[in-house]
Amino acid sequence: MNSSVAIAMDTAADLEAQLRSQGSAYHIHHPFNRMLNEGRATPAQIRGWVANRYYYQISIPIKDAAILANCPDRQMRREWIQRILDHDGYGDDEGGIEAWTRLALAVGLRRDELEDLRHVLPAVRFAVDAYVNFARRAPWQEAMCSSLTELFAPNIHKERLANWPQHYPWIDLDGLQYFRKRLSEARRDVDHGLRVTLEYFQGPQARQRALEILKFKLDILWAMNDALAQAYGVQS
Ligand code: AHQ
Repeated sequence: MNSSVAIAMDTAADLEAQLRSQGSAYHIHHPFNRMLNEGRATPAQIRGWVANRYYYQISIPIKDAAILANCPDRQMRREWIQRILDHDGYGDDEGGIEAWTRLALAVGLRRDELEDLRHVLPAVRFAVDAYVNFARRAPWQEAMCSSLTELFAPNIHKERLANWPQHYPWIDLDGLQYFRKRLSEARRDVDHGLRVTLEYFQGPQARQRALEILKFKLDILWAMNDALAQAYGVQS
């Protein structure tokens, strides 16, 4: 990763402001996501999106376990491990991957065609694997920083919850439970990820590195939508 323009960041507050200013590159603005959330997607495009995002969802706990494996700080691990439980489930909580599966069933996918990943596009697989491999190799603080695209996630979940019921009445509302669940989880995750990032990245060069890591992850989400647009089309 390299950045074209170095931005002077003398304090942690400068870094936080710069991180939050990257929202214009978040995939909520991608034409494929605009089509989804403005009600212009066909059932086939929605099924393609759900089936491909499933690969991202099942990769998140692997990514988070890679971070834990690299992290010697017990207190940090105690907080970070919650993300794996959120996705894989714990006790009676079926977890986010099962909630995503309920979304898949609600949009007309079968469990077997979801779980055998037959619909996952090469470029989606490459983008998601790039994220997991980054988390395996990078210092655990850098990998935690890369999760900060979730600074912008509550809005995208709120937009789906607000718009999909009216745009896509054929999707059972139970299928949208995943987005409700992420609203509070994303906020909690961002608090922790931001705390680690602002503490670890000290000095102008290090702060620039944090910004580049966020841009790398923003590109991953954007590239996934590029692949979906190319494969399923984007009608205006
Ligand atoms: O459902 C999402 C999720 O569980 C996560 C984990 C987090 C990470 O560790 O990188 N990022 C993330 C995201 C989820 N949903 C995406 C969406 O658009 O529904 C947003 C994505 C993110 O902003 O990184």
